[in-house]
Amino acid sequence: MLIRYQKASDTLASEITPEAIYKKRRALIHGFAALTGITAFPTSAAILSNKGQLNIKPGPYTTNETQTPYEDASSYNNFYEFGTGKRDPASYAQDFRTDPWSVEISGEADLTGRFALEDILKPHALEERIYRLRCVEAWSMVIPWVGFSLGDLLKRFRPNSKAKYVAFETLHDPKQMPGQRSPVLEWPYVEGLRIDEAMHPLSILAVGMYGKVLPNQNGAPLRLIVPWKYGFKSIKSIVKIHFQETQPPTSWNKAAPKEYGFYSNVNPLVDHPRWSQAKERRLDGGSALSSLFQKKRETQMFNGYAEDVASLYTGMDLRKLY
Ligand SMILES: Nc1nc2c(c(=O)[nH]1)N[C@H]1C(S)=C(S)[C@@H](COP(=O)(O)O)O[C@H]1N2
Ligand SMILES: [Mo]
Repeated sequence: MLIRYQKASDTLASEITPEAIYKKRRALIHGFAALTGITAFPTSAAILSNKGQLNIKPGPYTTNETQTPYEDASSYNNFYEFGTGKRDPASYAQDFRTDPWSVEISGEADLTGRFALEDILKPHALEERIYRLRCVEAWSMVIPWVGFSLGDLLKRFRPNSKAKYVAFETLHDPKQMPGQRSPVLEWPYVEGLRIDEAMHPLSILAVGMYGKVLPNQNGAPLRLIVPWKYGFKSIKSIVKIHFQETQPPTSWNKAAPKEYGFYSNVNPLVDHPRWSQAKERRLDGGSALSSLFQKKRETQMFNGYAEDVASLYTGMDLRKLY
């Protein structure tokens, strides 16, 4: 709950901030509570359970391409916290606890603190957005996500003029996430966006897919979806959002800087050093395995979203800034 979590950070804030700023921040927090209309305290489980129903309206973006079957989208995953095999997340994420869940908002914004997931979600109408997502390993899916605009959420915290980038962090909990017991990546998993990318109407936070709550292996309870970028930018199980002035580090860039850059826009013209990015295999029916023998299709610039996002990169050399 807002109040419970806020108490811990209030103590901290009163210790480290001059009283005037502290009072102003209290006012903001109360404003936030008023804004979000918090009266009752439903748990995120209640908000997100099928009975507490996902109150979904159709969103502004869709596609009539064949959707990836739910079975494939929920059993063929990358989520290294639960193992490096594509089947590992579905096998090992089943007992992962996603409730209670809170998200820390920090950095260059007027309103910061730790917020319960239900307070993060409350004012946002959930929409269905049918998006293509293309993995850097040259497979792609079409998934009906359930979520809301990332920009709408970020604006509630009133980022200031120094907030040029937004950094995201996944939960670090090796007890629950067996993959974090080995150093395949530096943990926690971190990602980042330039603020204009984060504010773009295509960028969403998802809490569900196919009309249901997100399966754990797909990044429950809250994950990013940035459909014009390679899949690894779409960070799962987010616990921290930080506004900052400098470009944040990202997990795959740290692991292999020559292979993965900060931007990671889907770009058929720029090959991965070890494979071509010109084509992709679409998981669109049958088992994921049989899909691997399907004919490949051409990868589209910005994953087919060029009309919407190309202007974000005017004047940039996308071969250098990959
Ligand atoms: N925390 C975290 N987020 C992650 C990953 C990961 O290993 N850890 N894998 C990424 C990669 S490489 C891809 S392709 C997508 C896959 O999302 P999906 O399993 O929902 O298809 O999640 C991304 N988000
Ligand atoms: Mo990926």
